[in-house]
Amino acid sequence: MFLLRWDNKCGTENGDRDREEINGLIIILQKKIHMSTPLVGIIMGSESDLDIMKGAAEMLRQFEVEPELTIVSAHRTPERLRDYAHKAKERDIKVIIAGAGGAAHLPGMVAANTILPVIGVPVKSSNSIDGWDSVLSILQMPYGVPVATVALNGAKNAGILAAQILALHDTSIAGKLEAYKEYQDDIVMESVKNVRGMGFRNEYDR
Ligand code: AIR
Repeated sequence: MFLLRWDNKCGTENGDRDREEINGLIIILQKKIHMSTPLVGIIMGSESDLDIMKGAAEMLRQFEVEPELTIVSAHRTPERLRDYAHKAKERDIKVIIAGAGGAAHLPGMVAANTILPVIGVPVKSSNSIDGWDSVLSILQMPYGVPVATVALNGAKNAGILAAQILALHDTSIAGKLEAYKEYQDDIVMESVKNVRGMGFRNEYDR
């Protein structure tokens, strides 16, 4: 439709105005396309991590952030890891969430290959002794290469933390995070009422 108008009015005064209008629309469209590229990259060492790691995606969706999600293994696909980490910034990813279990080198190695913030999720996987191997592999990074480590299987918190990072430059996400805080408060106050209703003494909330 825009092109038809363009053809019909080219060369006229109206045509010049329309051309400006169309150029404006093209810029808006380009911005929208840019905005729809994923801002958060969620990666995990294996499909077997998905049950836990999808929690990060679900959380981000609550703040209307649609992340990308794929498998990258530090040990099985080392070249893919380097490539993903190197290209993430130019692909306009702002935060990487990386989860793995056992000898969980994925978050640390990604952090070694990018300046983007990396949030690490230790996963208690089938090959993990008791979860401590995953936790310590991700938490105990050497000086100079930080990974923001969440709790064992804490993918949901990783999603919230990623949203909080994005919210530094996005008032819409910030507003949704504020609403989420209020929602949590409401849930707890509902429990306070329930527990009181069971006959327990509570002088504090009188
Ligand atoms: N893993 C995969 N490549 C490197 C590592 N550390 C991890 C996965 C998963 C665990 O090994 O992140 O938690 C077991 O993977 P799988 O594929 O054997 O189920």
